[in-house]
Amino acid sequence: MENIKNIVSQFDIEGETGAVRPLKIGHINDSFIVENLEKGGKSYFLQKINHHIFKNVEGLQQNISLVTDHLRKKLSESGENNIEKRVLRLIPTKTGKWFYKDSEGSFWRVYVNIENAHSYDTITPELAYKAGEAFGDFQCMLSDIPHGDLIETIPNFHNMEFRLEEFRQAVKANKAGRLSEEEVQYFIGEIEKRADEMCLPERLFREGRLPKRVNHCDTKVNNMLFDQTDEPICIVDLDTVMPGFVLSDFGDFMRTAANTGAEDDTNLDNVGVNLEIFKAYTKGYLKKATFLTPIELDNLAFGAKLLSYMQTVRFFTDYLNGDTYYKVQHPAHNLQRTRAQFKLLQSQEENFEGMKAIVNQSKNN
Ligand code: GN1
Ligand code: MG
Repeated sequence: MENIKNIVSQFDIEGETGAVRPLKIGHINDSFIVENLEKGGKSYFLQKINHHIFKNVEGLQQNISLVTDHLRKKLSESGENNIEKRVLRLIPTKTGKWFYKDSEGSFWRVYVNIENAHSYDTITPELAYKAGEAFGDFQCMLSDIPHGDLIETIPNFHNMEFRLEEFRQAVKANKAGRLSEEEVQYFIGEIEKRADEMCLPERLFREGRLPKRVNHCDTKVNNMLFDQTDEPICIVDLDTVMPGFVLSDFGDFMRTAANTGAEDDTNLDNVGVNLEIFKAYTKGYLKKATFLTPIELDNLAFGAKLLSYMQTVRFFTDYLNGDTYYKVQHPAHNLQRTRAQFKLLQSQEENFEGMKAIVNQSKNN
């Protein structure tokens, strides 16, 4: 890797660069905190963008610049006075670009680091309610970005038909030679059993009944920053902000927050839907997301199942392909993630009527 301080020095940052500390977050990009030796000076958030996954880095960075400018404008119009904490700020390179390509062909970007903020992997119902409001607001603020201004940073990202196609190709190719495992055969069967049901959004879209809106597309619970008083301040990880179904954003939050276990829990007894969190988030979200159509509302609970299913399929596909997409800590990590996501899906299936009832009650409140 090119010298990291040299990489940092390409950007138009203030002060004197101190330590550059790697962070253990995310499954795709590599992240670092860049300290500032100047007293009271800003620290920065440096990322190496995974360009094997985000193939159009220029388009990706253009999206983020557009989205953050749009959010800043909306926040300022609404009288917000602490905008630098409420929305990410990209730092250009000294030559005025939103990324730097190093001598080895790696791509880098820098944001101002939002200090005195924290995120959670598990949250309380009280915080889930606030997070619901914050994601509802986020979608509202982005709703009027002109259609066509944002690219799909990963084409077909949350398209279930496409994800199933990738999965079937992975089965056919058997690149990692894992097809003979009994458990692998079990998951292939379970995925296929539900395939038709899970492609409902694409069918509704083709029939003109389900709209696409600007979504975050990675509403993991830990992508929301809270301040010292535990108020949500900023939504981060804007790589995948693009048009999609709102079911995705609702569902991905539930997949990560309304789960009594971890995404890759080794003890499946820990894993299951947490209805208290489900209820609190739904209430907060529906209070703000007043733009939802009846068909979107009717399918929100389904969205939670869909995202657990989609993540089961995506982790499992990567396992079949030999772990080329997600970072893994050990060779069976993607299989372990598959098991835990599938267990969550089963629990959501068992609780589906209850989840639908919660959405119905909350929309009438
Ligand atoms: C990836 O890197 P991270 O953790 O923010 C993935 C998401 C998955 C998630 C599963 C670009 O997000 O789609 O839901 O892992 N991001 C991409 O934890 O594929
Ligand atoms: Mg992400």
